[in-house]
Amino acid sequence: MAYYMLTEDKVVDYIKGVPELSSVLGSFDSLEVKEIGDGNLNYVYVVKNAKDPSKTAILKQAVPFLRCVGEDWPLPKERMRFEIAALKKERELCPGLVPDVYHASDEMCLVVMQNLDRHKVVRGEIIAGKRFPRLAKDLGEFLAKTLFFTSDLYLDHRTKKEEVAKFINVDLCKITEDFVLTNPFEASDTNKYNPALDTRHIDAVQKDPAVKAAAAEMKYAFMTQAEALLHGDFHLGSYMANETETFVIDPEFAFYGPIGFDVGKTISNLLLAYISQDYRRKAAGEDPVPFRTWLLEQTKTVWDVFESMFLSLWAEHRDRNDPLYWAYEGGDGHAAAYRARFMRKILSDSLGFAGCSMIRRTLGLAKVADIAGIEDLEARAECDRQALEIGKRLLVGRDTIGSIDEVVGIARAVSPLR
Ligand code: SR1
Ligand code: MG
Repeated sequence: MAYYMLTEDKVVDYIKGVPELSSVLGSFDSLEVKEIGDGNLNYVYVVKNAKDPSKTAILKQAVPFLRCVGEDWPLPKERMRFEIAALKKERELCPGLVPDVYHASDEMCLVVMQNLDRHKVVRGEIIAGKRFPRLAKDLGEFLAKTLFFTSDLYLDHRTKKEEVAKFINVDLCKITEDFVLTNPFEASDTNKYNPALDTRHIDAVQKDPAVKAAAAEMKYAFMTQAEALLHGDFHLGSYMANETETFVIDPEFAFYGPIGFDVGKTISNLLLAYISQDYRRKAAGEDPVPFRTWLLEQTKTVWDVFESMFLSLWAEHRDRNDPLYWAYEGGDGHAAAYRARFMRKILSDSLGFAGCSMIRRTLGLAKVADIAGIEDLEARAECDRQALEIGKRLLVGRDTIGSIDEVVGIARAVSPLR
């Protein structure tokens, strides 16, 4: 089928051409469709059977431009192929944490999947002060499993390279290379600054040689370190959750890149939420300390769960590729020391990418609503300054910060709990 762009009134006709969807949606005669996409790239439709609303699905279609900018910014719609392949791989590795795919079409650049209508997008809920009991543990598990089982620590030499080739996601990687790892660090026209943020704070990023070199190093790592299949856009808007479940959605940026990229995105987004909640809880008439403390605990838990699960998976599978390598007296200790160095490098990369992410969400085009949604521009500028300062410290100090506790310490020093 040749590609055409769907609209609310065309979705039902498309679905009628896919008979197997009746097992999910029931009769096609009473379907209702609403466009609900609020992301930067795609169109998202919720489809419901009006006679039985439990029969429902989400249809997501990529369009040949960047939605948040408009048709003037072309972007290959074929990016959907990566999202479909990544959703399937992630669901295979983490069945309880990824929505079910009911139907996918490479030609129409769309996917029809489970409607998570008992779950909410985490960012909006965290902005409102809601806690999710399982979130950090589930994210740590998702990171450990997806990143370990797609790495050379698990896959054989041929499969790994074939998988890397399958996920050469040139155009979406270019968005990250530009909008996360370059433009926020220079006087780019694409940047957007809070007018209440003094220029000297922007210069203190864009003209600081240590920051510049560190950001350039992280960009080079992003472009060259094909370690594992990344989600690629692992922020609070890519999680849907409730009290008992967490789902990870939207992996259209998936590609083989540095493990620390996904881990760092989670850390940075939780820290941006932490910064914003001093103002937000107070504005809601609440003491901000308990919720902000919870956000710091989640930051630590994500890393701790990721690290311990990744190491357990590695221990379980470590004889898979090199059964002889550490097989000598004392070899177990040497192997443990190597694994500790390996995890130290992942922490360093994670902090470098977390720093870039905090800076890009402050100076770059795409913001986080946690901070950018604060209407009082002076209050927002205080959050911006803290985000830049924590971001710079993580980015420049990534090789000397030795633990996630130190990261939490930096966050508390720059943005005190009060
Ligand atoms: C133009 S920047 C668009 C951003 O939206 C996505 O969610 C990614 O974070 C990307 O960088
Ligand atoms: Mg997205």
